[in-house]
Amino acid sequence: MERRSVLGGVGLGVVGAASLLAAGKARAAGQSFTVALVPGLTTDAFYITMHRGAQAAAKALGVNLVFQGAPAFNPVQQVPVLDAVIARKPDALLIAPTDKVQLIAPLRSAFNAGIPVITVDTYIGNGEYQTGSGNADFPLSYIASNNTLGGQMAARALAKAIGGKGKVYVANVTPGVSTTDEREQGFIAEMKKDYPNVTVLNTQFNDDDANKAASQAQSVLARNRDLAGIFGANLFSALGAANGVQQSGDAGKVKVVAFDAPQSIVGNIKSGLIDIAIAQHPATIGWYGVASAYAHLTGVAIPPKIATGFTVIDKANVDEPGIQKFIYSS
Ligand code: T6T
Repeated sequence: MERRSVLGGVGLGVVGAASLLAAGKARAAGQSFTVALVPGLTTDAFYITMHRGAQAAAKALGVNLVFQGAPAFNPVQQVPVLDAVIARKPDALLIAPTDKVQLIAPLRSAFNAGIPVITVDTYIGNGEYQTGSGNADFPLSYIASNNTLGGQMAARALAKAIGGKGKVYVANVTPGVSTTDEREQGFIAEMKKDYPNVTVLNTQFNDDDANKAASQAQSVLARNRDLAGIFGANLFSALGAANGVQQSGDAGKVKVVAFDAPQSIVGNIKSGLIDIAIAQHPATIGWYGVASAYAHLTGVAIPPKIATGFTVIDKANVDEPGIQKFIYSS
């Protein structure tokens, strides 16, 4: 029964069907696959939601899913967790690497130990995998939002909110994180291309700390009383920036565009503190992560890149029933 519904649902061709039949036999012999998911950090609503999507796929496919991560987003804390996960020899590893260079060597150890690696959300190297070039092309697939596009979307939204002119800046995590680097680059490039009357001030890096992002917003505002807007390039950057704007008494006057959509940001949209949130689809990323690992483990080739989508949330649609599934779990 289970096998029939998998084949029907996914609609695989002859090769996929044969592989799944083989996998069915393996399960009948008592073997099931263990897939480990190592998030950027465990307490972020983005990764909690990714875990939920991964759990749904694991349940559907009979996969044993292990979720193990660090309490903060940085390589110093992520690498020991990764090493512990590798020591448990999962059948496949899904990971959101917290630095595109510093995670190459630790992930190569997984690869050398025969563990297939798929990166979710963030990438290592330049994110071009399975090309036969460079030292970081060994992961099988990169499953994520198109973050450059997301940055461009944020620029258009912020430019519109500020009437096409004025000073803005990007509140960001730290250089070296593939996702947030690309969002910032996409944002700046789009402003340069289409909005000559917008001035982008220096990026403020907060190390994924919302309190730091809030004090930075207050300092930038103290130096630039004519600041028109801020792009918060991830959940903590956006939340912190919005709090800083509020604490400076500039709510509504300084426009904030947020990446990510936890309940707190949705609340800020309703109150008018944040204009727009660009919601990623983390549950979809988690779902495809587990499904791709399963496909690979059962002999089905997987694409080296899978791009998931966005949903733009603002005051006009925030209460619509169709939007609720895109608000992150916590
Ligand atoms: O924006 C997400 C994720 O895409 C990024 O790589 C790190 O920050 C978040 O987890 C949100 O906090």
